[in-house]
Amino acid sequence: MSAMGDKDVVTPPHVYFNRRNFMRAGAIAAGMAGTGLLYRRLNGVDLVMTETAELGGLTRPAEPGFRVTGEAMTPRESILNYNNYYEFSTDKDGVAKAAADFKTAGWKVAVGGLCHKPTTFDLDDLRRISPAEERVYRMRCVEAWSMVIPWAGYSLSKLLERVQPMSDATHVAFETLLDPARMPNQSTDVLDWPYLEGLRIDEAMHPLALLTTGLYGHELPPQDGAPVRMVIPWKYGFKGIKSIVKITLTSMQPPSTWNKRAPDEYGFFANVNPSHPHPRWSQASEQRIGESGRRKTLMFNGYGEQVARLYSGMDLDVFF
Ligand SMILES: Nc1nc2c(c(=O)[nH]1)N[C@H]1C(S)=C(S)[C@@H](COP(=O)(O)O)O[C@H]1N2
Ligand SMILES: [Mo]
Repeated sequence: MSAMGDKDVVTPPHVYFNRRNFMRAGAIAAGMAGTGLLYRRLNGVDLVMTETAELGGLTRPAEPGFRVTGEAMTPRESILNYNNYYEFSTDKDGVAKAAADFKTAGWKVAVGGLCHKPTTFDLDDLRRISPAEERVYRMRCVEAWSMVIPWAGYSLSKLLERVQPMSDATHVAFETLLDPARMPNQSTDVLDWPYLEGLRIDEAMHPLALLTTGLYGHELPPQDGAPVRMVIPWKYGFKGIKSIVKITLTSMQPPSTWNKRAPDEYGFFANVNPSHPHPRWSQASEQRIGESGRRKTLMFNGYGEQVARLYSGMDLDVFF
């Protein structure tokens, strides 16, 4: 049963901030194992309510897979206060506060490598490439929790087309900002910095692969990867690299931070696959944040109709 009861997934914007829903989400979270802190925060204790500028004129294309229907969107308060972002904190409910002062003025994304028109884009340049669309995607973390998130952005393919990939570009590599002065946990060795991710080029060109600049109709907040991140909804959340400064077309499979850290636990492909357990836990079900019971995890996170063709002939248990 949905924690949001009869409330539909298509929620008018003012309800995102509705106090009653927010308390209700907190009450549900109270019943969840290991979410005591989330419960306290959702009930107003230390809850960080990050405000960012509203994005005007979002479009809502209805292409297959672009907008989840029949599943409640996760309350904005939960998305803002339950994060994985190791550059700031390894505590999911500590990221929002640790990242609150992160400044993104003057941000640039260098797109280069095997392409005819390598270009460095500022945020206005990125905005000019395509109008932002609202995409409502399931988000499935490899840790077996999930959300439904209204992102804003456009297909990464539109950016890649601008730089004209060469025919020998087989993969795309992504890199997060490296700046320990602004990302305090980069002075620790909890991970190798900068955070790196990668996709095969056909995955990167798939319309569902979203270059993301917004959340709930507003610019991305720091804790969710401001000012620009990737969201690849059929893959585990760690593939969705945050605060990107560099995108490189290459002819080799790029390194991925979590894959290098523990190759037997975090595959390069990392496609959501309920029948391939993580070595330390099952991936068959998931805790949807804000709901009481568990949900069955869906193959490709429910995007199989759109993406299964990318993997025909591959043994998905070997290439997890
Ligand atoms: N640079 C960077 N990107 C990152 C991470 C991170 O620690 N650093 N965590 C990943 C993981 S494990 C998940 S589940 C998602 C979480 O995104 P969210 O906090 O916006 O929900 O971001 C991913 N992107
Ligand atoms: Mo994750």
